[in-house]
Amino acid sequence: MTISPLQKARYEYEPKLPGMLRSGIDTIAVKEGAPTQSVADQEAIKALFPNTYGKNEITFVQGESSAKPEKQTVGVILSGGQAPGGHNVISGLYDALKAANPENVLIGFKNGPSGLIEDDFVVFDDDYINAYRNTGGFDIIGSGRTKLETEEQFKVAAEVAKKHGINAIVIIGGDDSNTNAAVLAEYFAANNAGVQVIGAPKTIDGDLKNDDIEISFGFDTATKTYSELVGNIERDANSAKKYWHFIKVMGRSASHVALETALETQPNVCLISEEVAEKKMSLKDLTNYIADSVEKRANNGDNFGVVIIPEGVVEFIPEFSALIAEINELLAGAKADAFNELPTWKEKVEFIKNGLSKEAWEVFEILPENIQQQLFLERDPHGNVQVSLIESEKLFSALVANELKKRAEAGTYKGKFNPLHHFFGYEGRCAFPSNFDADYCYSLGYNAVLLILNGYTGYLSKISNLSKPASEWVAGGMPITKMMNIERRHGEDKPVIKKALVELEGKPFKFFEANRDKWAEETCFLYPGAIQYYGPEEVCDLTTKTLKLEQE
Ligand code: FBP
Repeated sequence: MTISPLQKARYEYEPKLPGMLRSGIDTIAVKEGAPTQSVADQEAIKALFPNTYGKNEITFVQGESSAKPEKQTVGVILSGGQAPGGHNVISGLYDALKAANPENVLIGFKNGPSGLIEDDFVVFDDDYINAYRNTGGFDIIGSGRTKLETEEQFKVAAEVAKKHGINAIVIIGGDDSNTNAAVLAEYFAANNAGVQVIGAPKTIDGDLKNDDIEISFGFDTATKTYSELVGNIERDANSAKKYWHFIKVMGRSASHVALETALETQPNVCLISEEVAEKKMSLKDLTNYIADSVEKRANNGDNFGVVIIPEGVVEFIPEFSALIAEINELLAGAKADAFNELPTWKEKVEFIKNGLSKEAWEVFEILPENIQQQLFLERDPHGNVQVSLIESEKLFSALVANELKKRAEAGTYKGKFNPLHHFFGYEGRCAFPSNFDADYCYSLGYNAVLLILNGYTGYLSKISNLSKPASEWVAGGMPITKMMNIERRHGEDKPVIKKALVELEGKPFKFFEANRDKWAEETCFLYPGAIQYYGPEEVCDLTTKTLKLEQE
């Protein structure tokens, strides 16, 4: 296989472990902390997790090890969307298992949770692991979005585990996957299956975080990748001085990715979905907000700029989410067939007009036709509009263009407006992990083995103090039930890990808020450049501005 010079060089990179994990597995002891409670709905969560609820938080310290001496056979699964660093979680797991006992075995289940159910696996060895160290992607075993949630699946998982002699499963995933890890841990404990379950916090979206999880892995590398690209576009905009760039960035629901990218690059405008919802901002409000920046800059002779739009924003605009809800209702079940059979878009529009409320129709009517059509395109398996397929970058630039036309006719705007559109998402999910993600992920994997060797189950591998150098990081574990509450999902009350949205009172948003008016009018662009893997620590090992501000 031909590999790039960087890939070859990255194979040699030695990820940094927290100082306390560096002196050998047999010198690490457990320090038990306080018993835990779920963040809300304590009684209900306790009743659902009688065997795994309320356990102590723990940290690892230097001391006499009480790790199990028996041979370990561990299974690992990658779950959900790719995030840079997944390969290092697996190499950390492998190295720690082999350091504890060369006879230990690591089995990778292929293509996500379905690999466990279908018993589709690979047994790792040195050559296999070495080909993936410090590389991006999840292609080492593949990933998938199958959910492990039914009792039937759990039974099969127990059988597969028994067949291989597996005593622990590590699930590398986001909030949903780790919720399911907790449910699986409870099932195994209740049925004395002899299988522990440990989670590792993954997602570029950055919405799996709380008092215990400072950052999900992949967020650092993905936002650095987007920030490099946005910075390059800013510099191009500032050179040519003729385009307004509308850039949509990934992040299904929360706007952490958009906010971090804005903190890194200081664009003219960045929308934050959580603020849009909190202030009940309408499409018109948002259009005016962007158009004001365009107009002010035009008055300064600057007919160029950069706007960042979070992928999920349309769902947070109250009038737009009401429209989507009505459309979902309008096309529910067999009604979709009647709609699809109409031969022309004109007839379809008539059908829509008759089916929507007056308010929803007024919102629909002002949308550009391509966006109107996207609302009726692909539906997800539940029959809902897939909001991530809506080209919101084009939606906003079209609405701003209309608004500027009106302002030009009224004589208040005299500039030129040439928009260009971009979507940055998939290109950030499999980049070579930054040194931070390479170190963090390797540590998460290594630490997961310590949790296994010390007999824990239903825990998330936890590495904290992350804005400090790795030597000062703290390793330990937190019961997953501590992060759970009860939420209504698909008409049922379910125990789930609480999703972390951008906090409008948090320091990252406050910093952005304090500076954005200046950025909107002046050219304050920041050019972070490409991720640096080699060179001075203050450049190469830097983590995100979000984390830095949160921990100041
Ligand atoms: P996870 O939550 O599984 O980590 O995935 C996040 C994400 O990358 C979102 O940012 C994005 O909306 C979605 O996955 C895209 O999903 P898909 O890969 O199925 O197109």
